[in-house]
Amino acid sequence: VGPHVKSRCPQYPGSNIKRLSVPDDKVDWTQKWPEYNPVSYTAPSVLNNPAWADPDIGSSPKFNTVDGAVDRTSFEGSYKVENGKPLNPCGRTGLAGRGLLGRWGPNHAADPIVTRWKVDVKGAKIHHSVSQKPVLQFVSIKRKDCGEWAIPGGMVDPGEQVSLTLQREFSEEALNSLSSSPAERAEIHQRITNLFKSSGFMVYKGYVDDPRNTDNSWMETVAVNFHDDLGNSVSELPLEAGDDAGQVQWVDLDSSFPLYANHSHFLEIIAKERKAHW
Ligand code: RP5
Ligand code: MG
Ligand code: MG
Repeated sequence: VGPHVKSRCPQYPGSNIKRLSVPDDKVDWTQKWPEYNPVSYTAPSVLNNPAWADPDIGSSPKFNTVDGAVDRTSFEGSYKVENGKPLNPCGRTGLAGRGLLGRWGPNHAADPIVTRWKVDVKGAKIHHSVSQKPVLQFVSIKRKDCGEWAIPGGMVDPGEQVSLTLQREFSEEALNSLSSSPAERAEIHQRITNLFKSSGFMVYKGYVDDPRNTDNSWMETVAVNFHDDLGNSVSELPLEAGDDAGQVQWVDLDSSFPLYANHSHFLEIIAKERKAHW
């Protein structure tokens, strides 16, 4: 993988803030750039002191460690802290501050990738006309914030087990569990627990090239694949978009389909692993 790209998007999401343009060869912090002085931006939603965000100043967070219930360790190894602020392990982004992210340093998410084989009316696997390989499909949501298709992932709550985040976020965004009655929610919980209780295939752990990243705050994720090989477990669940998802549908795994952040990279790993079309 080359230098981060979405983390350098010219227009910072949800704002009129423009990033300083960082050329590829100046992304790495070790490349000297004495006049580098990006604008600092932290969104009003973050400065409002919501429970999911760090305080702006004061009580300096304990970086590179589990700080109370907040995991401030990085999958990318120990990150540098300069003048009290953590430095993005993947380099410059052209923007300082926290932007839309609540935590200084790593912001931990989890991405559940639920897959099935694409089949015809008789239930036979459909092979791609060019690659001749069977086609996988995954449950994709259309993000409300940017309109891009993505994996239905979300933030790991302080102290929450990642396995729970995976199941909870899938239920909220792809099955709309937040708006269902207690009875419906129990039903969703039961059906989904069967699929998610398997450990799944660990696809990726690390930095996410997310457009919200800054020099001092960035997304990291644990992406896990739960595969419904026979098409009779998740595949039978009625999909309904909820929470920060505007739409939800099964989408074919294909390298040409544009996805949010570096989610395409996660799907590529799954396609290779399952010998599917990509
Ligand atoms: C991405 O943002 C992660 O890969 C995950 O899909 C998502 C989590 O953020 P929210 O969906 O909660 O905004 O970086
Ligand atoms: Mg969510
Ligand atoms: Mg989400």
